[in-house]
Amino acid sequence: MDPLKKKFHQKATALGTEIRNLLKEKGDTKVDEVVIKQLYGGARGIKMMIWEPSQLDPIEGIRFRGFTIPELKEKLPKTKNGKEPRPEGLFWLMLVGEVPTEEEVDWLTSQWIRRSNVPEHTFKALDALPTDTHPMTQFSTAIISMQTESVFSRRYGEGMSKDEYWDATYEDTMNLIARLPRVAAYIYRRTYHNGMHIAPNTHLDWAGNFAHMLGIEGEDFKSLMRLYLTVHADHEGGNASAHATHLVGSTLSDPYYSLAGGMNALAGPLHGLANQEVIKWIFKMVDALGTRKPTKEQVADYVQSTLNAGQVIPGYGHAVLRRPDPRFVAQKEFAEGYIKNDDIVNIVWMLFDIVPDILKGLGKVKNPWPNVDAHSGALLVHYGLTEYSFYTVLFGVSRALGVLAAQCWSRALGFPLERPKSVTTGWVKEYLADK
Ligand code: HAX
Repeated sequence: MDPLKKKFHQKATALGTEIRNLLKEKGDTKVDEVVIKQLYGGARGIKMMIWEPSQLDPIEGIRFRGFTIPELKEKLPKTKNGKEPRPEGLFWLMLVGEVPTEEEVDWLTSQWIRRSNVPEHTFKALDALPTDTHPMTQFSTAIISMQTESVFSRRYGEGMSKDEYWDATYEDTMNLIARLPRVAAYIYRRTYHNGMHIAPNTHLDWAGNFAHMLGIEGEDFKSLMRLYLTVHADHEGGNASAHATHLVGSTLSDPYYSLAGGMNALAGPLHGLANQEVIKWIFKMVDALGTRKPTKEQVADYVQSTLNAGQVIPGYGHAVLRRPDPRFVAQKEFAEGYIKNDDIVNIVWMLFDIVPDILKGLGKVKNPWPNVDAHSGALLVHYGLTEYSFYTVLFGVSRALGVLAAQCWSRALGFPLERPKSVTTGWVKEYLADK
């Protein structure tokens, strides 16, 4: 058994025993209560699932196994001479709750290289789609086409015992994550570069090789990819892509089906697609104003006109966060360290100065601050990745790390089919009348 799998099995067995005892002794303890506005309001804030890899605090932001993003930047192994954390290290941390050593991360990189062979029929399935198909549709198609390789589905069909679900899920998780950069780069190159594909470089780390296959050379872009694929990896379990993955997986659909479900949720403009919407909106503003160096007044007027048109300001607001998103801050710090005087980056910073006060003035926006998607596009544009309809695929490659680590835990801990209760408005009225 490989060292990560062995470690995961030990941890999961120990936690499984702890949870069984906890449920026996405290299973009926109340942890939440639900009010009617939550029934109509997207179930905001209702505690209803266990998610081991990360937890989100409205003020502090995300913590991965207890570590904030600045702590991750300090503690996770980096490449030689590199300053950004390697996402392999974050996956290790999310899966087993321990900060890995450099050797452990090197081992994981080599595992993912070994497992990265994408089946030929996946490329054929992608090639059958028109090249103007949205990259997220292509990404979801590619993931579901690889389901033919699922170890979980094959072993389930052969009569696998419940005790082995975790093992088969781990195998699918490792294979799937290993293949995603190749698949995503293939989509990028077929969509925007006439199908001129770039062979993987097996001497590079997972994120560095992804940057290389996209065709954007230079150490700084590789560094950006390491940071990008780290900060987007997980945001506890209730967000739409994570929850969708979790829900699909709870039916014992394998990780391929589950991740495709999660990616279909990520493709929505209120969630992951916001990263393309932000830069699309900024480009539209630059076009409308006829300058890449607008004044504060011009930007404020443009923000106002977007709101007057009944649209949201993309990249601002959050269902849980109530402060500037630490993932935004991490990307801003990257720009401050690596990029000197870029017009689009400057606009993003100007928006950070202007938008919160305007949103506060509406009196209804609970969080007027920027989220993760407000900054990422400007960084990508700076390095030449200007095709913004691809951006959500980058998010998806990263998000796979968290949601699949969580799926390993769900199967190891034997979590059941997810089935919350719904009611009708008629039921609500009757309930209120009875009260
Ligand atoms: N611009 C304008 N209005 C906004 C707004 C924004 N950025 N954010 C919230 N509001 C509005 C809501 O539309 C809502 O209006 P109505 O009552 O008229 O429907 C009101 O403020 C209250 O909303 P809320 O409670 O503050 O926010 P929600 O929890 O309902 O929604 C969203 C959270 C992220 C969906 C929301 O802030 C939004 O639409 N933001 C813009 C899109 C975006 O950036 N999405 C990415 C979020 C992060 C993420 O998941 N990334 O993947």
